Amino acid sequence: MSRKNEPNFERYLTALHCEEPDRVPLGDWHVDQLAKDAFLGKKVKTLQDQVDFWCAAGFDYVTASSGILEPVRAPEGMTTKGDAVRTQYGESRQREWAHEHEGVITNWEQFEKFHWPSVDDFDFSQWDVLDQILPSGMKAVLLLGKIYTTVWMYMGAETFFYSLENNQELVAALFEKVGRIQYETFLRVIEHPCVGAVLNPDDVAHNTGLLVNPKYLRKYVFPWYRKIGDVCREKGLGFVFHSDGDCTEIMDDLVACGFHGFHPVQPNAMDIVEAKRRWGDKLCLIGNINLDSTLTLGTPEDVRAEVYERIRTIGPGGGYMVASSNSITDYVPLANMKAMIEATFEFGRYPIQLEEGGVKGKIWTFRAKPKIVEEVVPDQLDVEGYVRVLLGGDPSPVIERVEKDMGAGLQVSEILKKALIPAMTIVGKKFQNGEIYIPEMMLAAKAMSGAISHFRDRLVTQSEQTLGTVIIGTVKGDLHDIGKNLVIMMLEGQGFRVQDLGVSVSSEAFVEAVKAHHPQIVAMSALLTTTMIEMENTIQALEKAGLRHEVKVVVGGAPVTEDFARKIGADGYAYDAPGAALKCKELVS
Ligand code: B12
Repeated sequence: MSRKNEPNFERYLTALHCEEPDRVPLGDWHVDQLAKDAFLGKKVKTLQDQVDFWCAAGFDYVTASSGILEPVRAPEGMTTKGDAVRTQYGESRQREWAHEHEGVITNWEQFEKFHWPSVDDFDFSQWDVLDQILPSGMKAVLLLGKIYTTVWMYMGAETFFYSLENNQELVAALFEKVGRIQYETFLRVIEHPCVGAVLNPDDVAHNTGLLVNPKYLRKYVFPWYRKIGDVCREKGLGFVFHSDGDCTEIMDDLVACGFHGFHPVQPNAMDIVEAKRRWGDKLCLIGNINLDSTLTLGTPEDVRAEVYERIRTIGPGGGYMVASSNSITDYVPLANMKAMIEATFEFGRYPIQLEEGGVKGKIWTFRAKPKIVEEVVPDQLDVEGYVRVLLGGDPSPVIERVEKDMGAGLQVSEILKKALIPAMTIVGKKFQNGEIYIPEMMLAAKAMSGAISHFRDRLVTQSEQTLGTVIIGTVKGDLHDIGKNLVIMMLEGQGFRVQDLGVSVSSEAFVEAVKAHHPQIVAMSALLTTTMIEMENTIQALEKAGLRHEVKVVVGGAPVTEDFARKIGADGYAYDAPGAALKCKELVS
């Protein structure tokens, strides 16, 4: 690139304070190693190389991490390695992260025995070096270890979700421990003059809303953010929050915690125009250049058009930085990364006066969330009563209720069909509407499956058939499975038998499973744009094995769309877990 960057951290701070600097700054926090290497044309190894990369790419800062980090620095026994994945840079990379079902701290004994690090155990020498080598005008942004994410990863996602409702003292102790370590780390790092801002990353949301009820974030997490925020404000440091997903419900809390900026405003989860209207004078919005589609699947011209459009609509008045909607991953083509940077320099100069449609390209806009389609018709049975006991998470009151209805002369199978399954559908609807969160939905599913197991013998003797068998897995190269596990729970709740093939499932493994289990449905989950292609590969492998006509194929996951499902020849798509269960029901009826 011929352009010469002159870093100016004041530019970054001015944008953070929702004012207009000389131009719109770049705001990414993480660029994968291979993308950095390709950009610089050499291996980025040393801290000096890092500084060279961030500077050459046009940033006013370099980022560096301290504190308890995830996932690669997770303690021994906590991480799992995935299959190698395809990257845009010719190399195959293995990723590593925490086990989803069970972590290393699930009870008090493990909590006490755990070798908790102290701040003195961390190596802060990189900050001494950065104090020396940063060019004038450039500062460092501290990526502080996570609080919410660290706690759930230590416990494992499912244990954490259940414990929020059932083992709150342990959860509170973990937040206290982790929060203190991160806070003390923060105090230690900001002693270094090179630090100009702090970015607090914690993924608390997914596409449809928060992962857990905000009351837990307010109780356990936000008090720590507020403590950090107070110090940042006092010392004139920038303070940025990162979370994927739809954070609408906590944007006011973020302002109250003292954050200046919010990153990455994921476009399929939040409408940035609406966010600018509501919080644009209090929070600088950073990101929104679409990693699901434009940056990964689009052309450089599409990227240019999207950057133009964001600067045109969100840039005026200040309070905007251009960045990807998560990070520059190793599946973003180099030409697209460069196009994003160049377009920011080309169109971002203040005052911004850009005409609508000034650059032509395919622009991806906010995708509204569909609402549940099936209306539940209340029966003579007290469906709402079943909803209440299901949400309690304990199978016993559900069983008692079923027994009471049996006393009135009803068969278990009838109660299942007319009360329990509709009640579970209502639970799904509450999740879709944001009335309940993942932990409540998991608890309801657990109570439901406990009750079904209790009556299994009677259901069988009444020749109650299951709706059929579904085999499900997260596709090869992808290890996201929280959503897949929720889909399983909803499928079981609706009466399907489910074979879970786990994560990073190859097309061959799907074919083998179809041969072994003769399912009615093959369901695939993908959360990464780069792994969506595996869904098509699996459909082709099923065709090749002569099995395609025997099964219906359903696909889903955050970046998957109905259009994509149609294109690859799937039979069905659903936006979320309740929708997945309804779609599968529709396909077997
Ligand atoms: C938690 C999370 C992680 C965790 C995963 C832990 C785990 N055990 O699953 C960790 C930290 C390990 C992680 C790692 C990464 N992640 Co991640 N992650 C997320 C996050 C924040 C939430 C995902 C989640 O659990 N959601 C909650 C569940 C309930 O929702 P869901 O998964 O979408 O599932 C629902 C629907 O999609 C649907 N559904 C799901 N499966 C199926 C299947 C069928 C058949 C059907 C019908 C429906 C369906 O129903 C579900 C329930 O309603 C998302 C952000 C987001 N907006 O989704 C990013 C996100 C998925 N991650 C992303 C990225 C980039 C990564 C990394 C590459 C980061 C990195 N640079 O290393 C790695 C890659 C790991 C890998 N190879 O798989 C990007 C993917 C972008 C893209 N399109 O390519 C996202 C979208 C973030 C973003 N801002 O862009 N991640």
